Amino acid sequence: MEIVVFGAGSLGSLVGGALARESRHDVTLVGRDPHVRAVRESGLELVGELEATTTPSATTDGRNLTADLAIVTVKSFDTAAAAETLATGSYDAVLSLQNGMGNEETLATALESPVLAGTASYGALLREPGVIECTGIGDVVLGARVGGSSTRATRIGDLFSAAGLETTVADDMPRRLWEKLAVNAGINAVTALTRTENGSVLANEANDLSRAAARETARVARADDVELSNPVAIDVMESVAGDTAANTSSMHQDVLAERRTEIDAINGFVVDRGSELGLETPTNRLLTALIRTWERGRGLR
Ligand code: KPL
Repeated sequence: MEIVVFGAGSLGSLVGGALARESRHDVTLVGRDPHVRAVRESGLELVGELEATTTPSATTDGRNLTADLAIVTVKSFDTAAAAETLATGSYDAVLSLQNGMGNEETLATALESPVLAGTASYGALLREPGVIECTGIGDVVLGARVGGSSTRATRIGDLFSAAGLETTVADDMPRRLWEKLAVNAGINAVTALTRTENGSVLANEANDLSRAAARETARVARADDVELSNPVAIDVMESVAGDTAANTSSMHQDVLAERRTEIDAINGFVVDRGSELGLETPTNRLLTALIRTWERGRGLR
């Protein structure tokens, strides 16, 4: 199958590399130099759990490509730009594997191809250009973006599983997206602000903060007619933090690299949706304010 991965950072390269192993699929990574140049010159090395050396194609120009499947792993604030680039090409299906809410709608509005929703909780780290470490086995959940069954999602799920990625095809994606939002709301900002790895949110004051952020997310989800209980949101968040305990969360990686973060689509989204539904979300509000203050101080917003 021909597959294009839009946003070949750590997670996108991990997924693309897994799909390219043993030349199973013809994968093209769309990303930035120097990573893309290194992949083109020496191949992509996966270290850790999904160890392999693969040779996907790699480019910085994602325009006018054609493939069976496009997997979108760009940061949430780059989704609209990625959609414009994707619209210049042709894809039988597009799968979003991004953090935050609203990405699938942005893609579906701009594209004629069917858009599937997905989440990925693998820990991934770009060790050096061309080398990605899998720092935690999580899972991929994907399905129709409005829920219900989808034969297309089943086919894509099968090929992810065959590539060694733990994958579930779900018929309740709207709920799964809120569940993943609770995971990211609980882990990402707390680990970025405290410069700690994901496992730190399982103990001490960090645990209180992370549980409160996940609990508030579940309350907003329920007000939005999505059945997500507080204990389930907290359990899922803590179980991902345990499975990826040694991983540097994507927001922590962004802060270390002095890059803009996905705070608006994660804790910021919980605050905004909560306000629209008449709910206060003080922990998410505080985490959002702190990360935005850091971003402003660095001229990133
Ligand atoms: O999605 C993630 C992220 O870092 O953005 C988790 C699941 C927390 C893995 O680190």
